[in-house]
Amino acid sequence: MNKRINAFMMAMALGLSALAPSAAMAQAEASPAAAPAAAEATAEASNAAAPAAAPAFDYSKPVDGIGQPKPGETTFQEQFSPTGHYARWMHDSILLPLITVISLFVLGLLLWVIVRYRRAANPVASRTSHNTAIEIVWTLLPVLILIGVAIPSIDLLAKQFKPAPKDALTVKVTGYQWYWGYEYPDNGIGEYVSNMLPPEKALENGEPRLLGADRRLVLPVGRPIKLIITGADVIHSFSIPAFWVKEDAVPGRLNEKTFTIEKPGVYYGVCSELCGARHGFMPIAVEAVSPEKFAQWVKTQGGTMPGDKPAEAAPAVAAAPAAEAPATVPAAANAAAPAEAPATKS
Ligand SMILES: [Cu+2]
Repeated sequence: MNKRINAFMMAMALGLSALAPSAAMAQAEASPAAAPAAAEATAEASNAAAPAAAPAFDYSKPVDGIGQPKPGETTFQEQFSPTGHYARWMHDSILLPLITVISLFVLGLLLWVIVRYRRAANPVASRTSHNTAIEIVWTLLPVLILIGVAIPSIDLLAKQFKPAPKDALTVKVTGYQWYWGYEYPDNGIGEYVSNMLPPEKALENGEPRLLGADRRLVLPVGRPIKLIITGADVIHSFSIPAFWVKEDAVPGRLNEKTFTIEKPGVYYGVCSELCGARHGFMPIAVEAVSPEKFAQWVKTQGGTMPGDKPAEAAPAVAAAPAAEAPATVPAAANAAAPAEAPATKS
């Protein structure tokens, strides 16, 4: 019974991914392994699926200039996470004005010295070698400026590395040469692979060239997201500028990044660590959706939301014949005590 449900879910997922325009490649990869299960289920599924026929998850269209670079842009991309707003505020309101004023001031001093103290205008040079007042000012002022920059800077650093809260959604991101893998351990969704769309296909979909991906990373809005980032071969870097996210994907290491997305939409990033020949062709496409839509997407992938786990688990326990395997022996216990396992079976 449970097996049938699983097979049915797989068949549904396959059917749905076939409908999604961008999933053709991923489906081609998935189908050989899934084929036997799907075939087994077709007989019952074809009848049952007709009335249920849930629509394929409708992926959004990107909006020009949101979650992607804009022509003529001079500062960071528009931000869609609280940390991103803070960082962009720090850049636009503190660092940029400060460096502009300092540069203009130094340029002004330089021009003044060049003009006022040139040999023709000032034939007898001053022999002054000390001026206590000026020396105090030019020591203290830079110190104060650096302290002024350090305060928001350390604050931003702390925000970027704040540990994820308990209710965060965990997604594992793996960088490969040259594509990304996404896995949702909280939702029982195994890793799927995201490849770049061929440029003409991306343009056809209304997506930016070299940024569109065949399968997006789907994330809920308004809920903290904890990415666990690693690399499978060489060092990559997972980066989504609109969320102020950039974290190295290092083989043998798990890096963590927490952020909250504020608005649904499509957001793009690229691998940001030189990782080989096709480094420039492993984009990151994020589909940010409402929590309800996220739950819906999880279902289309054959996953579960934490809330509906008990409902799924109950029939499984009931279906297990009591005489064959005691339902009270959890899988972990079997694994931990292999010596005992044969005894309970016979
Ligand atoms: Cu890379």
